[in-house]
Amino acid sequence: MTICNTESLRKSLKVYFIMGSPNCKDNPSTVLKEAIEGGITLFQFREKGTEALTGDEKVSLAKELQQICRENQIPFIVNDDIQLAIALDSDGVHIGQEDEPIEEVRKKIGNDKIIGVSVHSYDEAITALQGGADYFGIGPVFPTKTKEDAKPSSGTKLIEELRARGLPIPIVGIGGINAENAGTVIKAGADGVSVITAISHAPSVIQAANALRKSVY
Ligand code: TZP
Ligand code: ICP
Ligand code: MG
Repeated sequence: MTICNTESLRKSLKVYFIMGSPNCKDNPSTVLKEAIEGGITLFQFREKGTEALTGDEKVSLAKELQQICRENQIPFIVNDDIQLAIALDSDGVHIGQEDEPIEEVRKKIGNDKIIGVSVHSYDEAITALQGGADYFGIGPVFPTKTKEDAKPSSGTKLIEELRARGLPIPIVGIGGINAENAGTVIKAGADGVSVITAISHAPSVIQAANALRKSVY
């Protein structure tokens, strides 16, 4: 499924679930199906960390999860791995500041795909915007244990600053977000929230996804 305009992307970003096999206590496909049942609106495959799958195993899990997304009309985004995103004809990629320049990524994946970029300052935001980013991931908003090399949490400051300066680009907050604090991220100007732990480690994945959904609508 292709998201063809900014307003539909904004809606899809509302409950943005991210995971890979290291984040899941249960089978990743089961976790994804339950998260979809609970009401997530977008999925990112992020196979990262010490226990992460590589090679054919990574590709095969990606395909399995993409198929589940397709069956449920949930867009499927790949983290970092542009080659994989292209090979699977995924709906887009999410890249960080350490990854390839956006212009190069755009040339490779084409104009009809989503490119999300992690930004940590106004200057990074402007560069990403000029490079053709479709949305920003901003965080960690709250402390997180999920990303080993995460920068210190800085709340919603940057989201507020970008909105105050008139940037209309879709934004999601990320880092330590759950159903209790998601509302403050939306109030700051984000279109949605991105979460790993709040859904993947929840005693009930369905209920956690549903609670998040209620907190952002
Ligand atoms: N980038 C900034 S924080 C983060 C990433 C990938 C991890 C978010 O995970 P969690 O478990 O929702 O805090
Ligand atoms: N934001 C989003 C949406 N995804 C990521 N993988 C990240 C920041 C680091
Ligand atoms: Mg990255």
